[in-house]
Amino acid sequence: TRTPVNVTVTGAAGQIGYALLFRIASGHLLGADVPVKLRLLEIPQGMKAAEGTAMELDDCAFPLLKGIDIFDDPNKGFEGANVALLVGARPRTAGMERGDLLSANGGIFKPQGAAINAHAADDIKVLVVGNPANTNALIAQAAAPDVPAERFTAMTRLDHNRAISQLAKKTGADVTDIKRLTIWGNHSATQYPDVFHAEIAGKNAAEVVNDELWLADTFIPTVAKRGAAIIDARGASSAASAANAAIDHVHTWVNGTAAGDWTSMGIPSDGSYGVPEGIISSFPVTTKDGKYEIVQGLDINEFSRARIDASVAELVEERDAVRELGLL
Ligand code: NAX
Repeated sequence: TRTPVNVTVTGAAGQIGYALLFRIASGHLLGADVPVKLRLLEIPQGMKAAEGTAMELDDCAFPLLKGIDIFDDPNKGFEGANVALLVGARPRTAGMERGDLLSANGGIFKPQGAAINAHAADDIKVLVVGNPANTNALIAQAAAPDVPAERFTAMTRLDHNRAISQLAKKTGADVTDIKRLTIWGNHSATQYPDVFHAEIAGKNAAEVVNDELWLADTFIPTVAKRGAAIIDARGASSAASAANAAIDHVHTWVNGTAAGDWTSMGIPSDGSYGVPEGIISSFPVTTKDGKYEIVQGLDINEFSRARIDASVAELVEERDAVRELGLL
């Protein structure tokens, strides 16, 4: 029998945590034949609620779930972790400046990165969901110098999935007909969902849409502001869809992209496409055998270039701000 994979989830008592844990335990994160052990990391105020969630996980009698432990100490929470989902973060509250937000999150992601460095398994893979996700991933990575930098990733898969869904609606295609869509840049309102290389049932998506105004004025803002639209409608931020995207991100990273397709992941830049080396930016990637590679050689038109550059400029500003705060 297979050794269980240790999966650490931070923010386990939060709303994404609640939507995420049951799917991990039922085999959707890694595969229907992969047993898992869950390590839930919370802050002291979240421990009791996390225990309640653990009781419900017990009550599911999931065949693949081989254990649940709950911690409020990151050094214990990341012990032996093979996969870490960093969901818990400090949200922006009214009156908070960007610097305050970045330093509050530095106080979370720096110690968590250090704990991963000291205690996680050698094959650790990290996905940061908690916002500002790209820069939080950078902070954690900088605090983990012994872990290969490429193991720290940030989630733009929700944006990717949102873009596929919007494009399918517009063109009447089925979501499964849409391939090679790309989210570039930051998981923020500046992100750029790129359809110029995407295909709809084998045809170029931009040609099928044939409406640059719709792309600029409807599609891009709808995808980029979808999080705010969900809050407005639901009275709470995206939770089940965010959890689903986290599942997709890790599942694709571990199990590979389909032939002829790619996905979007926030990853440390190697300088491809003019994105400054080191910042954690979203790229088109293929995955195989637990590793990802940036799709190379795509022709970037003017429309795309301006938008990629704007989002990357925001990431550079965030990097400079956390560097200024001594977090890198
Ligand atoms: P909740 O506020 O429901 O839950 C957050 C949980 O994290 C709480 O239980 C809290 O006690 C815990 N927590 C706080 N600090 C912690 C620490 N240092 N260690 C461990 N746990 C800690 O938020 P939720 O709706 O679950 O969202 C979580 C994060 O995901 C937020 O930062 C949110 O902005 C971000 N999102 C990111 C998305 C993405 O696409 N990258 C989309 C969805 C979501 O908005």
